[in-house]
Parts: sequence; structure tokens; C-alpha cells
Amino acid sequence: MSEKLRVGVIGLGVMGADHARNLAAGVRGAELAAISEAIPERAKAMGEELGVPHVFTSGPEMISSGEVDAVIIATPDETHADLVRAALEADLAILCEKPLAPTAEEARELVTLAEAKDKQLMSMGFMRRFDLGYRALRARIDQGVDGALLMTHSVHRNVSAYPGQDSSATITNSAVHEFDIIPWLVGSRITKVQWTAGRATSLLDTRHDPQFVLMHDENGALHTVQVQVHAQYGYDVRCEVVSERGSAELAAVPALVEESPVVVSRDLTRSAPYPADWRPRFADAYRRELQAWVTAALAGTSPDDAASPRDALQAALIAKAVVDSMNSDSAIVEVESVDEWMAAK
Ligand code: ISE
Repeated sequence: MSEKLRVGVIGLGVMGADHARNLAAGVRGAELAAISEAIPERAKAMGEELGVPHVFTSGPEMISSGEVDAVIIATPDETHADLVRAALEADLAILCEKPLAPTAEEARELVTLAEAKDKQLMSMGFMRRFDLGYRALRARIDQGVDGALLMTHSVHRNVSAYPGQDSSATITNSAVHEFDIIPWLVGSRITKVQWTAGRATSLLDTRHDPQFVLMHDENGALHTVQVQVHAQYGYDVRCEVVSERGSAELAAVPALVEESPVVVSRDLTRSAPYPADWRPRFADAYRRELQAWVTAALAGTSPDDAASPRDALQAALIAKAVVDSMNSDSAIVEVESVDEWMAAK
């Protein structure tokens, strides 16, 4: 491996373009060595904008080119599994945006492949683990300053729903972030879940919105998740941790300091902006995630804090159980443990 980690970004949609820009802006120990994008004009334009040495229109070609030590996979969801397989075979370090694979069966095969490697070089892009707010909540729970944990309450709202998706996508694409972060936060496995929904917004006819999920962990704590993908007013992620002697929550929308460093009070109103989507909200987390992944890859490992392929599979198994509950009249559904799922064939 050269002195710097030569990183290639595959897929230049919104997430891939952000990762490429972050790398070009400077991540210690890394260089943006290559980009790949199926739309040639987009690949060329970004190659010129960022001065990237190698521009590809095929991810597999980049992977086998010998020009990169590491890849970020940010292509459309259904292409992740094949690219992960190819990158694992080429012994590259991998940072893959969720999901790992379209089904839990395919994810099992990829986890097996990833874990068979001598070096664990693969992380999944569950960036909330690098958000300072979630990290502070986790540290507080670990220290036990508020006594035993009883409940958590999460809210996850998007401005407008992606077109062409149904109600289950709210669970597998959006709530899956809570299915990753809550067990990580509280250090306990989710054992059973129940989906429910009430009155739906009249502004969306492609899926039920909002939706509500109840989860139980193996310590008996209860976790509620309210997801609303067509909330209109702003991108809003909240989390409150309720313990015996107190409660702690993420501070209100971390001010979009660069764009709007002030809260304005005027005309009997105090107002602060909301981000339009998750990228400004988690911009700092994305940068920290990238830096941790690069530093670990240079040391021949992956960051302890990042979600592993096995963690991503566990979050997908929770999502699967929630969708089963949705499809069975809000039944309470047991969540398969990832260890049992891996052992079963
Ligand atoms: C999107 O795909 C993401 O991954 C965002 O982080 C999440 O907040 C949003 O709900 C998803 O649609």
C-alpha cells in the first residue's frame, strides 16, 4: 500500500458526491485516487471539478484497476452486494452505504465472506455512530449517571418521501438507522418488535405516513420509534433516553452553524432553521466516519465504533421483523439474532 490510502468512490449520487468532496477537501492519510459513475458526463464533470487522477464509468473496473486501496460504495442499493463481493475478493478496504444486500439471505453470504478475511477492513455507513450527540448519550448511559435505563424515544422525519416506494421502505430505508443506533446506544439486543400506524397524512398516497414502531430489548427496556417521511417542515431527528433518575436527549437541531449561525427572534417569534435532509444534519458525523475509516484502514483494520457487516445484518433483521408485523395486523414479532441467523443455513 502507498503511504496514503488511495480511495475510490463508486457512485456519484448525493452520498457518493459528498464523500468524494470530503476526500478531496482533505482527510488525513487519504487521497481521492479515483471515482466511478455510470453516467459518463457526471463522472467527467466531477473528475474535472475535483482533479481526480482516474475516472471510471464502471465500479468493477475501478476495483480491478490496481489504482485504489479502498473503495466507498455509494451506488443504487441493489448494486451493493456485487460490488462488495468484488471489493472483498480484491482485498480492498470497504466503506459501504446501507443496505449491504437486498435480502437478509444475501447479507448472510456477504458477512461470511467479509469475516473469512484475515483483516476486517469493511465498515457500513451507519454514520449516526459518529454523531457527537449520539456519542454523548451513549457515554452517559455507559457511566450510569442517571440510573438504570428504562426507555428511549426516537423521532425520524424527512421533508418529502422518495417517489416510487411503499410503506415497507419507511422501515427498511429510514427506520433502519434507529435499528442500528438504538442497540449500539443502549448496549442491548432488540428481541421483539411491533409496528402500528394511525391516521395518515393526506399529502402522500404511495405509503402510510407516519408509522410507529415499538421495540423491546433483552434487558426489558422499551424503545419507541416514530418515522414520518413526508413531514414537510424539515429534516428532524430526535432521541431521548429515559432512565430511573433523569432523562437525556439530543440537543435540538444542531445549529447549521456555517449557513445559519444565529437564532433569530423577531415579531414575537424565535426561529431557527431545519436542515432539508440528513446531509447537513450529519455532515460532521460523515467527516468523522470517513477519517476513522481511513485511519483504521491504514492500520489494517476497521474502526471499532463503525457498524460491521454483522451489525448491518442485525439492523436488517430488525427491519424484516417490523415489516412482518406490518403485514400481520401489528402482531408482536420476535427478532432473529444475527448469530442464530448466521448459524442457520
Ligand atoms: C436516507 O436513505 C438515509 O439514509 C437518511 O439517513 C435517512 O434519514 C432517511 O430517512 C433515508 O431515506
